[in-house]
Amino acid sequence: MRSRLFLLTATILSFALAGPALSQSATGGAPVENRRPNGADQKPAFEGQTRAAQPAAMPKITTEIVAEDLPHLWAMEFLPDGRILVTAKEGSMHIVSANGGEASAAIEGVPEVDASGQGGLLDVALAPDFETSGMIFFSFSEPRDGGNGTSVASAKLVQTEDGGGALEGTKVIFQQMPTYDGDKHYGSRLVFGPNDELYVTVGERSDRKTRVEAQDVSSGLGKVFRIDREGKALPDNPLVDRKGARPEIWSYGHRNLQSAALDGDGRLWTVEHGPKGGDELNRPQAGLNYGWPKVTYGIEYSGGKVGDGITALEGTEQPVYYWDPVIGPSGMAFYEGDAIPEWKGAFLIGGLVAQGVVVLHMDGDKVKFEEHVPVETRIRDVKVAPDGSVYALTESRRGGSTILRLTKA
Ligand SMILES: [Ca+2]
Ligand SMILES: [Ca+2]
Repeated sequence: MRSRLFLLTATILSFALAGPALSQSATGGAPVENRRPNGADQKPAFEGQTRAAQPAAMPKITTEIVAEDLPHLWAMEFLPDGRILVTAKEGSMHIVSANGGEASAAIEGVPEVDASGQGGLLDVALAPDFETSGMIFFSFSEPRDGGNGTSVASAKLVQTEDGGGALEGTKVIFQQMPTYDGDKHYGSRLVFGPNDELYVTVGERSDRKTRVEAQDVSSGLGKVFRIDREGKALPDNPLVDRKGARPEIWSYGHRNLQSAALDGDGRLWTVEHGPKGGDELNRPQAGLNYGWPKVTYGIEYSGGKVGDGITALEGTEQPVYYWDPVIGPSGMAFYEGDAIPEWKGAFLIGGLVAQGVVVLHMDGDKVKFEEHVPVETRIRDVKVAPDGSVYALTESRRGGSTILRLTKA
């Protein structure tokens, strides 16, 4: 009801503002979020860091089901032929037609995963030269001696006659260390940068004794990594010359990064799960500290403050934007299509908690407007199709997934 009211208000506003003298950027409607923040006495560090206005003009979005009754999926990527490669949490990978139909048989060659808790087969990324190389990269919670950890593997995806595929030469190229015996905060997203560098985002394994390692550059917990296709640190990574530091680190002080995408300039952006009321958008830069768990918005799930309860500290970066209450970020995409012109240049972020797609309209490196497209179910990944429509992967609490297609009505 709340969002419908806002939609109505926004529609009226957009009529009122129509005309050459006022652009859409001139003003906007009330913020989507109007509930009391968990960090009730916390203040944003700058104007527009949270609860941005809704845009004056928002497209009316139609949602249709592309495929349903799928296994519990975690990630999807469009293949050059228009079909969709998907990962399923329990450890299988499939190919789904973008026009509907069933998932292919499980793709052979996926390593064993530890699917308990938040673990499983997680993200997948196509190599930039996939059309010629067939190479894919995927992340998963790897069962190991003494526990588990997020690992990245590469393989060649070959087509099989039954319309599915198989992996050849599967090889683990990177392991987040240390191994830990838990079932939470694995991250992870895989994003190729413009120069073939692979960004790998991970979590800090959630527990109080592990999360402090997000601040420790000798640990692999709570980091963004930047590696080559063999899993090696890039020679121009920021900490390669620092004694004791892991050379694969790009940035640190992160909690649980499950959302990452490049913008139109090829720069990495991430959204991480914060504590109760601390989800944040960042543009991770080389060697910088994003604060967790010393500095954060929001509070512990138990209700107490996190650490000293501070939201700013010299030597740590402020988030570009934060949400309190949280959206529960999953996959994200940068919209450069023409089919929904209002969204050009916006980030589309899946909301597990927000149960919809969160659209962040940017003005340079700041958030200008925040818009939500409710779909009334948890969203696990968001991708832009070749035709500019938006695909969203849902997950139900019972464990199945649906692929939705969002178009402008
Ligand atoms: Ca992906
Ligand atoms: Ca932070």
